[in-house]
Amino acid sequence: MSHALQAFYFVFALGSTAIDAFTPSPCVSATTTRRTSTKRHIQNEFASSTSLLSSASELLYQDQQEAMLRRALHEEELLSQKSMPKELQAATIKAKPPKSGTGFADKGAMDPSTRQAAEQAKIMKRDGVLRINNVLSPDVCDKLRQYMLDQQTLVESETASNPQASKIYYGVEQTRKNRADMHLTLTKGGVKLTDGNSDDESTADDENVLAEALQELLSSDGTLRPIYEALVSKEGEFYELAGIITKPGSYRQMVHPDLPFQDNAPLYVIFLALQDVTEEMGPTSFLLKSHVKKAIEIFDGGDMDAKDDQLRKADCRFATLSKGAAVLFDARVLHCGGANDIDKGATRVMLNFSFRNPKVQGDIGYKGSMMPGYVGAMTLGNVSDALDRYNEGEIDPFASYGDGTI
Ligand SMILES: *[C@@H]1O[C@H](CO)[C@@H](O)[C@H](O)[C@H]1NC(C)=O
Ligand SMILES: *[C@@H]1O[C@H](CO)[C@@H](O)[C@H](O)[C@H]1NC(C)=O
Ligand SMILES: O=C(O)CCC(=O)C(=O)O
Repeated sequence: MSHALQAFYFVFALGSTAIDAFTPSPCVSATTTRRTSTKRHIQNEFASSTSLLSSASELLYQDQQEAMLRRALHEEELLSQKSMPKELQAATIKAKPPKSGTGFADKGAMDPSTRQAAEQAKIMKRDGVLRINNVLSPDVCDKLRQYMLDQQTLVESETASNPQASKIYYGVEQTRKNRADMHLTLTKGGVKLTDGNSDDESTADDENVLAEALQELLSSDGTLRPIYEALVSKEGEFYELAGIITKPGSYRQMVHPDLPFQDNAPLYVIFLALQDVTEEMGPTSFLLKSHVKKAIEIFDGGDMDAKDDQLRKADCRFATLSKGAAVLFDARVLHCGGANDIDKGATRVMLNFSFRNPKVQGDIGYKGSMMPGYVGAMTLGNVSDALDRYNEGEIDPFASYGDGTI
C-alpha cells in the first residue's frame, strides 16, 4: 500500500468508533488464537519501544501504526462475522465440447491456452481476482526465494551505509515492522555489494535466477503469458517488479485497493508464492467483486457504519497458497495482507509484478514498486522478447535496459 493511500485510510482508522478491536469475539474462535497472539505481541512491542522514541514525529508515527493495526484487526473480525473467510480457489475452467461436424478447423477457433486465458479473463472481470496454481516450478521457486532473501541482506547493508539508496531499492517506507517491499533489478546476479569481497560472489555469478523464473512465466510460452496478453496485450507496460517479504511478527494491513477508483482496470498484479503460504504466515485476503464502482463508493464514502456493514457482508477469500501458485488481481480490488504470526508464522516471500492496461491513459494515481530506471521502459512484448533471448542462451538479456538505477 502506498504512502498516500496509507494516510488516506488512516484517517478512517482514526475516525473509527470501533477502535477497541482487541476484544476477541466469541464467534470467530478459529482466528482468536492468532489475533490474541498478535495483540500480545503488539502491546509488548509498543510498550517497549515507546521509551526509546526520541522525537514527536516518531511518536506520531507509532500512534498511526497502532491505530491502523487496531482498525485492521477490527476489520478482520467484521470479515468473519457472516461466515469464516474461505480459501481462494483456482477456477475450474470447463473444456469446450468438441465441435462435431465438418472436420474442418473452426475458423474462429483458438488454441487451448488462448481459450483458457479468455476464460480466465472473464473471471478476472467478474471477481477482480483469480488464483492460478503451478505457474512456477518448485525448484525455481526455491532458488528464487533464496536469491531474494540474499538480495534483501545485500540491500539492507547497502541502505544502512547509504540511506538515500533506500528509495531505489524499496517501495513503501522501510520502517514497517517485519515487512519489506523490495524492488528487484533484472541484472544478472542482482545487487552487488559496492565494496564487498568479490570472492563471495562465486556461485550466483553464472546464473540469472530472476530471468530463469521470469522465463517460465512470461516468455512466449510462459505460464502467465496468455492471460496477460488477454488482459493488457503485448503493449501493456511492465509496471512493477518487486518482492514482498514478511517475517513473523508483521502486522495485518488495513483493507485497501492499490489505487484510486477508475472505471477501467488500470493494472493487473501478480503475487506469486515462493514457498507454501499457510494461514499462520498471513495470507493476503481478497474481497471478491469489490473492484467495481458501487463497492468503492461505499468503501470510500466516509460513512463508517456503511463501510463496516460492507465488510460484514463481503465475500472474503484468503490466499493460502502452495509453492508456485499465484494470485492475479485487478489493483482496484479490496485486499490486505494478514498478520504473520510471531510464534507459528514463517518468512513469507512472494514475487510481485504487474502490467498496465494500455487502454487506460495518464496518471493512474499509483507509483508502482519498481526500480526507477525501469519505469516506463518495457512492454509485455519487450519482456517476453528478452526472455526468449535468455531461452536461446543470452545470459543477461535485460542488460540493454540498464540495472534499474538512474
Ligand atoms: C507489491 O508489493 C508491495 C508490498 O510489499 C506493495 O507495496 C505493492 O503495492 C505491491 N504491488 C501491488 C500492486 O500490490
Ligand atoms: C518494445 O516494444 C515496443 C512495442 O511494444 C516496440 O515498439 C519497441 O521497439 C520494443 N523495444 C525493444 C528494445 O525491443
Ligand atoms: O502482504 C500481502 O499479502 C499484501 C500486500 C499489500 O497488499 C500491500 O502492501 O499493498
